Amino acid sequence: MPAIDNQAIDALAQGVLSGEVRSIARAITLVESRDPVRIELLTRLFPHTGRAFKLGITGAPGAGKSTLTYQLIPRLKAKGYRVGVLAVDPTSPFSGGAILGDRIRFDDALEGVYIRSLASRGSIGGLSRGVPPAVRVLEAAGYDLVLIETVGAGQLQVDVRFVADTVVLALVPEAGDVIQAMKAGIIEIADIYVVNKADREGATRMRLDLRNALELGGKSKGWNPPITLTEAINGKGVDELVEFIEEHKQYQQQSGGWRTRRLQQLEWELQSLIHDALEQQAHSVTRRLFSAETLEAVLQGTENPFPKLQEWMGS
Ligand SMILES: Nc1nc2c(ncn2[C@@H]2O[C@H](COP(=O)(O)OP(=O)(O)O)[C@@H](O)[C@H]2O)c(=O)[nH]1
Ligand SMILES: [Mg+2]
Repeated sequence: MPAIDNQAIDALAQGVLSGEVRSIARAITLVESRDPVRIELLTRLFPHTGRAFKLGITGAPGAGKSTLTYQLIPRLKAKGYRVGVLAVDPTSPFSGGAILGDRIRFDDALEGVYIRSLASRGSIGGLSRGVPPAVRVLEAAGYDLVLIETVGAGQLQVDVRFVADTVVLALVPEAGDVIQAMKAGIIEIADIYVVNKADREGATRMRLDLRNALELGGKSKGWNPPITLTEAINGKGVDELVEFIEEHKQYQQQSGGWRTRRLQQLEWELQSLIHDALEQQAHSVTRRLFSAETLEAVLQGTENPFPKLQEWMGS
């Protein structure tokens, strides 16, 4: 992307605020990049952000997250939400995937819905650092529910809470899944569990195992995560899932859990930006401290690099 001046940033921000799809797309590309000018855009958008409900859907590749998302969209729209979707799924990009790619163009269910696949750059456990600023762009554009699809992998899935107010974990009724999930420590992370592909054998058993595993993990006071069976492929069970999502949202707002989680989200968002900036600085600092000649000398063994490093660290 070419350098952008302040005027262009103003125009872009205006475009986003008026909900122009093309501006939204450009703005997301910008905030996903490491271009420092993205902070300028975020500065302008900030007063219009912070209000959307962020719904995370996570789970292994193939669990049915995209199919569930597709089923959730019309139901959430019917509840009055303006829905935006961010898919961080390198294995099956939402817009190019077999399930949704062809439907998107002529599907009423998706009308007015903004759908975007994000790169998994700087991805930690399937979570892209681009998510929080992309959420802000959508909020500024008037979307009040952002659905975030992320591929979970092991322990690092924990991070989904850093971007979502409500986390739905999609599992499939294959034996061993629960044990795997327990080992990976992801059992505690979800607010709502979904056993998808309930048309297959073992779904009820899976729910039972999961319930036992959750109770073994100790009863937490407060929210007791529901476990729901779905067949995303035909929409069965999805109405119930929507009810649980609404219940959890209300529970969080009433219990104060909402505020706690949002403070964590905010901290993670800012930390990611600082991390990016520091990473870039590391490059120039290294160049400044160690010239090509110095590196040559270090390689020859005629110069020790560490005192210089120590001096810099202490400064
Ligand atoms: N049998 C069955 N297949 C499903 C169900 N939900 C999704 N699938 C299929 O599972 C595959 C993976 O689904 P997808 O939504 O792309 O999973 P994702 O990788 O988690 O996003 C697709 O072929 C879906 O058609 C279900 O409820 N039952
Ligand atoms: Mg997917």
